[in-house]
Amino acid sequence: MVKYIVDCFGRSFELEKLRQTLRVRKERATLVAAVLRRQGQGNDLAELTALAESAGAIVVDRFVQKLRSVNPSTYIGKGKAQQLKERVRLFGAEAVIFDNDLSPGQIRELEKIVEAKVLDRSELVLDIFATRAKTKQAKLQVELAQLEYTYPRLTRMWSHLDSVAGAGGGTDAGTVGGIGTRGPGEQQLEIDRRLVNKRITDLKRELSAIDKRKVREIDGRKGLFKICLVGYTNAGKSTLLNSLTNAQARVEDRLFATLDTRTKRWNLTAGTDVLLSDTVGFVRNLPHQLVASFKATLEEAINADLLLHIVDVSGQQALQQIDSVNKVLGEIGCAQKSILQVFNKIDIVSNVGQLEMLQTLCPDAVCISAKIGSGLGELTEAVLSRYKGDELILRVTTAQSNGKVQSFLRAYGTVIKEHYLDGSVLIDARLGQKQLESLKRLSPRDIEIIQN
Ligand SMILES: Nc1nc2c(ncn2[C@@H]2O[C@H](COP(=O)(O)OP(=O)(O)OP(=O)(O)O)[C@@H](O)[C@H]2O)c(=O)[nH]1
Ligand SMILES: [Mg+2]
Repeated sequence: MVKYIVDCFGRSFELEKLRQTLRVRKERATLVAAVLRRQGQGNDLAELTALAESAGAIVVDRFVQKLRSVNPSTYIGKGKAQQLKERVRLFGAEAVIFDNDLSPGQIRELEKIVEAKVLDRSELVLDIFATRAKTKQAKLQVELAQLEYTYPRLTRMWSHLDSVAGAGGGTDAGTVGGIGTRGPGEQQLEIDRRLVNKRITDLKRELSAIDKRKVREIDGRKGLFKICLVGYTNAGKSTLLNSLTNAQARVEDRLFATLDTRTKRWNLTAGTDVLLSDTVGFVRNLPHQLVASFKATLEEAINADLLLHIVDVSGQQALQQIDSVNKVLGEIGCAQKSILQVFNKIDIVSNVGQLEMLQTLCPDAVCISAKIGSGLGELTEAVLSRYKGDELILRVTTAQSNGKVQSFLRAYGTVIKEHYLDGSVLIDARLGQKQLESLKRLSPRDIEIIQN
C-alpha cells in the first residue's frame, strides 16, 4: 500500500522512503542530462560524473535526453521518465542525478515514476560541500545554504533540527543523513518551521560575526599588495599556491578540494613581498545560496588588488569555464577588478587549436604549468608589472641623510645613475607608477618625471 506523508508546506508525498537524505555517498547513481534542442549544446555528462564521484557516488549509467521543451511536471517527458525507470531498475541505481535544476514538484513527480531518489545539480554540489566542509566557518556556511535550498525539498526535512537548535552552531553538515523518523503532524510542522527560521537567524548572526572578523583581518594587512587566485574547481589554484610559496596546500584531482582560504607571502623579487590567497573554486551554475553564504570565504577575492584567474586549458570546456568564473565574479562584485588570466596545465594540452583560440581571446594571458613549474618566471614578471603599473623615469632629489629614498628606489625600481652635490643626491631611476605615492611619503626634496 502506498503511504502518504505531508511536508511542512502541507504538500503530500508518497514514497517517503526515498528522499529522507540527499547524501549519495556509496550510492549507485544514474546520471541524466536533459538538453533543449534549441540550445544546440551537447552534454557528455563528464562534469556531472566528476561531481557525482566527488560526492562519493558510484556512477552506473548515463542518460542524455534531447528535449523540445521542458515538461512542467516532470522536466523530461513522461514516456522518457518511464524509460528512465526501466534503466534505473536494470542498473540497480538508488539515486538519479539530474544535471539540470529541478523544482521540488518535478522531483516529487519523477520520484513517483522512477521509484528512486532524484537529486538535481545544485543539491549534488551542496552535498559535496557538506562532505568537504572542515572549518567551523565552512560548516556553518554549508548548513545555511542547505537550509535555504536543500531542506525545503526533503520529505521529512526539519526533525534533525531538534538536536541542533540552540546548540549555537557548528553542526556537522555532513552528518545530517540520519533524519528522524517521526511522522510530521500539524503541530510538529509548526514547531519545525519555527526551528528552521530560528536556526537560519542564528547561523546568519554567527556568520556575520565571522565576516566582520575577516574584514578586520584583511584590513590589518593594509600596505601589502593582495593577490587572490580564482578559477574553476580543479584548475590548479592550490598547486600554483604551493609552487609560488611554501604553502603545502591540499592538492587533489577531484572537484572542490579547497573549501576555505589560505593566504601566504609570495616573494616576487628581492625586497617585494605580496600576499597570495587561494580560495574555493567555482563551478557552472553554482547555487546562488552557496555563493551568498560563502561571502566571507570570497572576501579575499573581493578585497584583492589583483585577481589571477587560473584556467585549465588542457580540458575541452576551458571557454565555458572561463564564462562561468566571470559570471560568479560578477555576482560577488569583482567584475571591474584588475584580472590577469593564467593558462595552466600547459604541459598536457592536446588541443592546440583551442589553446590558440583562447590566446587570441585573452592576448595578455600567461601560459604556465603549476605542476612542473614552467612559465612561473613570466608569471612573476607579469604580476610585477601589474603591481608596479606603467614604468616612469624619474629624477629624484633628496638629502644625502635621507637614506630611505635611495633604499626604496633600489628595492622597488631600477637606479640608472646617481649624482652627489652639496649634501643632496640626484637619482635617475625607473619606477612603477603605482609606487610613486609610496616614494612621495618618504619626503624627497623633489621628484621630476623625465619620461612616462
Ligand atoms: N598536468 C598538470 N596537472 C596539474 C597542473 N596544475 C594542477 N594539476 C593537477 O590538477 C589537479 C587539481 O589541482 P588543484 O591545485 O587541487 O586544483 P584547485 O584549482 O585548487 O582545485 P579546487 O580546490 O578543487 O578548486 C591535481 O591533480 C593537480 O596535480 C599542471 O600544471 N599540469
Ligand atoms: Mg584547491
